[in-house]
Amino acid sequence: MKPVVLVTGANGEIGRTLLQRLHTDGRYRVVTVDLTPLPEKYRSFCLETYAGNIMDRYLLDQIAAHHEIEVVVHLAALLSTRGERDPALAHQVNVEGTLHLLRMAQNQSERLGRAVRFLFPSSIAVYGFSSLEEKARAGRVREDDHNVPITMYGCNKLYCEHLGRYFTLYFRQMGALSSAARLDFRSIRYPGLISAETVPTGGTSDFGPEMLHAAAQRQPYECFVRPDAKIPFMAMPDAVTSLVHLLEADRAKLTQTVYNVSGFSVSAQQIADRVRKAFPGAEITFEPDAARSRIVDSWPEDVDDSRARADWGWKPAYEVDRAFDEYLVPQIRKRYAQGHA
Ligand code: AKB
Repeated sequence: MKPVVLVTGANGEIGRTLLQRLHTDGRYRVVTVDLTPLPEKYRSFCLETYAGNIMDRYLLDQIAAHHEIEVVVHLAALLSTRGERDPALAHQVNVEGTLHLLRMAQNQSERLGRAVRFLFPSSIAVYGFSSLEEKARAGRVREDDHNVPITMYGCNKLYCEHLGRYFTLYFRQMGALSSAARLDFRSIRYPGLISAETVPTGGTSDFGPEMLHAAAQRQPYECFVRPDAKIPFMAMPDAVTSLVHLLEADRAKLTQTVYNVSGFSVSAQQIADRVRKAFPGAEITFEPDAARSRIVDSWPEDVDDSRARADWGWKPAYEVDRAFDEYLVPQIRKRYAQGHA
C-alpha cells in the first residue's frame, strides 16, 4: 500500500499546490487536517480530510489511530503579521500545535519501528537585522547566521527547528526507549511565496502576491512597504518541488536538518514594474506601514542555498523572468478570466 502522508494546513497557499502535486505524483495516500473544510476539488485528491484544530490532541491521536501515517507535512501556522496582532495565539498554534504533531509523529515512529519523516516549513523570518546597512552588508545569508528574529512568528519557527532537531537526535536520550525509533525531521526556510492560485493572509511578504492579484482584478493596491524593500521570493511550484525533493532525499546525504532555499531576490518596486508591464494601467501606490516595513527590513536581502544544492540537489526552476512570464501572469490572467474571486 502507498504510504500515508498527513498534511496539516492543507487548505492554505502551500497546501493546495502540494495536494495537487501529491495527486499528480501518485506516490502517497493523503490525509489532511485544517481549520476550514477543503473545497471538493482538493477533497477528491485525499484518502480522508478532517476539519479540526491541531491544538486538539484527541483529534490528532484519532487520526494516528485510523491511518498508519509515515510522513507529516506540517503547514498549519499563523504568519508574521497575524502573529504580531496576537502573539499569544501565534505561540499556541505555531509552537504548542507543532509540539502536538511532533509528539504524535514520535509515537507513530515507535509503533512502526522506523522514523516518520516530518517536513516543517520554516521561514526567512528566523533571521533578524537591526539596520538596512547591516542587511546590505550581510547579502546572501547562510543558515547559521543572524538567527535573531524580531517577530513572534520568527521566534516560533526558530524554536520549532530546534525542537525538530532534538526529536530527531536526542529525544528520550536518557530513558529506557533511548534505542526506539525517532522521527526524521527535515525543514526548509521559505522566502516570500507567490502563488497564482491563492493570495496569502497574515504574512508580511504578502505585498508581492497582493500587488499581482489586485492588478489582475483591476483593483487599486496600496503597498505597505517602501519601493526599495527587498527580500527573496519564490514561485509556489518551486516551493512545493523543494518540499517533495527534501521529503524524498536520502537521509544519509543530509548534513543538516534545516535548509535555505531561494528563487529570486526582488524589491517591491521591481515587482510593481513587472506588474504594470503585465497589467497596463495597474494602480499601485506606496503607503509604507512603519511596523510592517521594519519586519521586512529585518529579513535578509537574499539567502545562500548552497547546502540544499549540495545535499539534495535543490535547483529552482523559476528565476524571476520565468516566474512572471511563464507562471504567475498567464496563470493569474486565466484564473480571473474564469471569474474566480
Ligand atoms: C510571512 O510573511 O510571514 C511569510 C514568511 C516570509 O514566512 N510569508
